[in-house]
Amino acid sequence: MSTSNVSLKNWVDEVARLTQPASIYWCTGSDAENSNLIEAMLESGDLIKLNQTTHPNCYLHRSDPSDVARVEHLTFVCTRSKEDAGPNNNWMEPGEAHRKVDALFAGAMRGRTLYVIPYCMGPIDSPYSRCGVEITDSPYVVANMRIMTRMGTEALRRIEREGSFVKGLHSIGDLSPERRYIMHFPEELTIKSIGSGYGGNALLGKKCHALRIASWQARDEGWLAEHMLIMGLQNPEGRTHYIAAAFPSACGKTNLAMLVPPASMPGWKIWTVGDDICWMQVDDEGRLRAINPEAGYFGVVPGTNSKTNHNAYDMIRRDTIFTNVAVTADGQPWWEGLEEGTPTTNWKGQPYTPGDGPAAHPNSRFTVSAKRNPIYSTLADAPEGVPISAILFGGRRREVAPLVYEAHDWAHGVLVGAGMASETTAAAVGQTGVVRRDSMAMKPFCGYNFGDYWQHWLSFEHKAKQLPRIFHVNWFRRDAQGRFMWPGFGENLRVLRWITERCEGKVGAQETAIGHLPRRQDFDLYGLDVDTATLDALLSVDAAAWRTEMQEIGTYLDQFGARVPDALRAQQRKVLAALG
Ligand code: SAT
Ligand code: MN
Repeated sequence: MSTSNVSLKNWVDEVARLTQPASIYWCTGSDAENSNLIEAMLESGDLIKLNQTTHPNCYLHRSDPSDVARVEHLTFVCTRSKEDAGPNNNWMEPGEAHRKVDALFAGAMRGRTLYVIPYCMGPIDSPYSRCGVEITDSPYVVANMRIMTRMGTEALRRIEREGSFVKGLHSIGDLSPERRYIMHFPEELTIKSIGSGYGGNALLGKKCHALRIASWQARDEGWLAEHMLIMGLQNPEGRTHYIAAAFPSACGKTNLAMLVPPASMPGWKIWTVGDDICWMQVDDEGRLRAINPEAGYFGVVPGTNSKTNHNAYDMIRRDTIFTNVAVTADGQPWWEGLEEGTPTTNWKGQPYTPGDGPAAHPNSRFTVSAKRNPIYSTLADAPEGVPISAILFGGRRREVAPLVYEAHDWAHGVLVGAGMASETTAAAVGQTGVVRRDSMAMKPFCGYNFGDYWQHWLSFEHKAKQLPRIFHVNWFRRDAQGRFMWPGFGENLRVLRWITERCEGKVGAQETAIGHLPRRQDFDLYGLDVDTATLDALLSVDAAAWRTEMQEIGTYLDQFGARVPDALRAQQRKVLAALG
């Protein structure tokens, strides 16, 4: 196979000259192609067969032990002007960046197959979707991209019709962290990634394209590319509200998007549209409409069980690629938090004895088609997407942030998102549990200067007629003993219920300096096992702590200098003044 798109054909030729593969293969996305790839990977050891009786069509991939997460310190945004990348990104001059990685790509695919993966981010027939082509020498990447995107012939046909596409070049190189770079050239709609086979570094349609490059395109074209889940909440009367929610990696987006309502809230139904990325445009009626650009889930495995996320637990019992989980004696996948089975082999493939520490890597992942999700929304494939009623921002905060509050208005909501903070997790290499600012959960993913990004967010006040309401949530508050104060998981529906009822103007709140907080009587408490004192603590504002928080947000904004919109600084001053 080849293509009628000359620029694609020339690019593949040029990459082949540089990387010197043994052969070139154009992916069609067919079932037969996938079976052949899986067979080849079982033979090479890239994949290990799991117990096919308990887990039909499930496989395990063990990554290099030094290649288990995103590498933010090796991820660069290479714009002509350093200011355009902003202090939120590592920057390298584009010429230098190309020279540096091209030297590593030279001959990198010798003896390997070069796979050409045409893919479409979003429903194949949606005007909101965007296409790309990833070139890779990793069959594991091909198999994952097939699950995570609309990959193959149909995407190629769309690229040939439209002409333009994002170019992503990937090689696992020699997997050495010293020769690992994830480079983005938003002005050239180009990505070059070498030295890692891990998800966010290697599945280029995901964070590299759908967030870093797409956020840049979205700014130029007047839309939003966000690190958000999208879910539908259907109330007992049958009305459905869609909400988009931004949380940093490994803070429960997949669990929230697949929430199982508690038994004490009969009649509520949840529909998943997406669990990680959300593209939003203003529609003809002036509302924000969202699509999920992905077609599958690349979710955190540990903690998944029949109580925390019954839907995911069911979903990953077949047709799933597991990465870096442990294995039981009879070949079943195993991870911390699973209630059954005993691991005998750890994620590195070594014999495991209980007490050895985690058997599965804390950032071990499942890759599975969204179609396997029992509550997959029928509108997830709709070209027109879904209208968004509310936007949620949330972090992992043991203190300060209450369970939920609603921003005063859009501009204040933008400050709430901009000032977001969260404890770091195992999704990226580095220390975990450290509170850092993570604006809109986009710190690792925004392809341009945060100052410009906040301005872009503010501009929607004039672009849209019916903007979603903005909320902040925190499921992760702890008491003095370090215990979680809120049960989370299915019980989060109580918070989401209040949010949708705010959107319908049906429920009250108390006005505070930081926004509107529900009072106890505004909340559905029936069957909830949280005592009144804890609930009051979860729903209160500690003015002294918040003054410190707002001052820290002010200092944080200062880093972005003249690019910070005046309107955002004004919001920060206003909240600080209201705190007294
Ligand atoms: O590896 S990914 O970047 O796709 C997962 C995440 O960190 O959100
Ligand atoms: Mn993510």
